[in-house]
Amino acid sequence: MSGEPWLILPTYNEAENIEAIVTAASEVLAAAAPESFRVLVVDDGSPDGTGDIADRLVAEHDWVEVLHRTEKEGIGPAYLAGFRHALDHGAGYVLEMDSDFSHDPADLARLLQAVHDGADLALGSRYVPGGGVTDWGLLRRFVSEGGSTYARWVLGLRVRDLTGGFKCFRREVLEAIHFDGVRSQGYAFQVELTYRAVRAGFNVVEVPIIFRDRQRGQSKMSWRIAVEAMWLVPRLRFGPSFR
Ligand SMILES: Nc1nc2c(ncn2[C@@H]2O[C@H](COP(=O)(O)OP(=O)(O)OP(=O)(O)O)[C@@H](O)[C@H]2O)c(=O)[nH]1
Ligand SMILES: [Mg+2]
Repeated sequence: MSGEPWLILPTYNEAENIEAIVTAASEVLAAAAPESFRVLVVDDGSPDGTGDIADRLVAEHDWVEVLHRTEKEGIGPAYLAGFRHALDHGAGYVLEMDSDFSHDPADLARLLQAVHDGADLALGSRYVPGGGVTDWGLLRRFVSEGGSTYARWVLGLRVRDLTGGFKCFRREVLEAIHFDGVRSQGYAFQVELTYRAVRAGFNVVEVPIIFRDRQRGQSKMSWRIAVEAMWLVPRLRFGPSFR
């Protein structure tokens, strides 16, 4: 194993969460990777001042960095910028996590462990035994699990949770899947990255996680993002543009 783990945290209006999530994540990473780790906040000019808090954290801790982007372009482009930066700076492992505590920072250690145990890409999964969702009503459960089932079926994959955004990539995976060419944004972005990794022959392993709703701050989930995911899936499978 070589190269340090980088955690990418995309933020848009996460002023109430950013400091707590960076602190909690760093404690887990420091235990899992005592030699060194990095946390990269990718903020899209949040009007609530998230970027200023991130700047203060950068001044306080030598393991934090922030990318300030001027435009809110969605989670996909934010992650691409973060991946590019992490790879350019020698990352051995790249982790994705929401910045709203829907993902439990403690699970970062389990994702890293799965990769150390041989996975090329470890996915935090709600839909394998031991995984799940708290706080969700029947409709949202149905839409989310149905979305994953639909994508799994159209794409011919065995992965149970395709839309989740809690992941750990070995560097080689990101290098191989030409992520610069990924144009999708919300859930579709997560589906496309995993699809590309499976297609490239990498070992993708699901790690059970419990997902909970954000406790603070505003949701950015929209129907547009869900619809984008629905029509991307057949295009990924049958479209000519896939490399
Ligand atoms: N940089 C950046 N981050 C974003 C953008 N949209 C969402 N995020 C972040 O991506 C993560 C996931 O987004 P959420 O708003 O939690 O979306 P969600 O999980 O689908 O919806 P809720 O949890 O219900 O609010 C959070 O850390 C957001 O702050 C964006 O356009 N740019
Ligand atoms: Mg969320």
